[in-house]
Amino acid sequence: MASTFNVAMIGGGFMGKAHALAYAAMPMFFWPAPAIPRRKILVDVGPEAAAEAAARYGFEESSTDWRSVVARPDIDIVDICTPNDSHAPIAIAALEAGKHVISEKPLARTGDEALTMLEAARRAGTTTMVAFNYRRTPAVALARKYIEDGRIGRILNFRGTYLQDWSADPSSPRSWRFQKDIAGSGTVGDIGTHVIDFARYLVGEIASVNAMVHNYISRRPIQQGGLDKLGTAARSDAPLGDIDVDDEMITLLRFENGAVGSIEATRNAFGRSNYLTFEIHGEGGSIAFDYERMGELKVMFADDPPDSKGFRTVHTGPAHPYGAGLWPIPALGTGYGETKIIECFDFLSAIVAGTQPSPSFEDGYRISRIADAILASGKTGAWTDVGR
Ligand code: SOE
Repeated sequence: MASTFNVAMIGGGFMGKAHALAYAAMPMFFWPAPAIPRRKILVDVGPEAAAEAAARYGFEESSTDWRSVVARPDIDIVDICTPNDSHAPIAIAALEAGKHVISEKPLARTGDEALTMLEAARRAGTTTMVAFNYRRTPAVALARKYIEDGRIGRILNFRGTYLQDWSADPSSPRSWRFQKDIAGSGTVGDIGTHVIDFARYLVGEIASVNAMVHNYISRRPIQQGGLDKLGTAARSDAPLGDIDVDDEMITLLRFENGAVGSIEATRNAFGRSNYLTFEIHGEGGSIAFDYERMGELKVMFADDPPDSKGFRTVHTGPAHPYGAGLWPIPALGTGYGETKIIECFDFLSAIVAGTQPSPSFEDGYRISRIADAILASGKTGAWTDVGR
């Protein structure tokens, strides 16, 4: 029988829900499970919020004191689902207590802050992961498999976008996501980093960037109450507060392997809800993905016969990555929840194997350095090396 790992989850909001679902469901999908996650204790800011989230998400206990919780000898895994400014202190304390740690993305507010977490992870030698879950979409993992198998040859170009519209309305509240001291940056860190993760996962390391970074809405109504409502209109009498983060970024990319590319990310694109896409062109074909149709991968192989050349649509299913654990025939549908269930499976598998999954804190650190380079290039307009 697989061993049981006790999980302490810090933060019971949107991400807490997604991770709790994964802990509950992972063994139902992936059996035999690498280990059984036990939802032991949930930490949130107030006793009532913590108790309510623990009851809702199936945790045995609740607490408001993450410091004492991460040091508890009966805790194996610390799962960080809090805003960005608390990732580093929680992770470092948990690593110093010898725990395995999974943190929501981005790993930290800056590359320097991420480095302190990476160094703590190296000292601890435990397993770490950053929750860039979209690469766990089976169609995205299939794209990587095609690339690794040489099906589209040497990669020439990567085009990635992440367009959302939940913050396009100026009356949507100034939550923590619009405050640099808490979030680190705006669109760049929040959603641009997901595309950076795709770019590194599918093409390789990014060497330099040349970016434009813009803010469109400079003041928003200050959020009333603690919950991050992601765009829900604020109270009309709420006072306005200044915004000091970016709304949009567009960057060119140079990869270390010679490929080139671009990323566009904005949360102000009316009509685009979660439009996370990439298109990759290689010397032997092309691959295109759109998260709003996440069960599909479009592929074109240049050596197809002339009368059938063109993009075909592959519906992911049992023959594809993670397919054995998911649903028994293609096109039954996978969703956001499945990406988190797969992420949980990969994290627990790595803990049991004593290895580092990808994206680990090392990857999270690299992504934070690339985000820093994009923000710096956005100020100077110059090509900016990412550096190691
Ligand atoms: C808001 O832009 C957000 O919740 C991001 O923070 C998540 O990473 C993304 O998956 C969904 O949108």
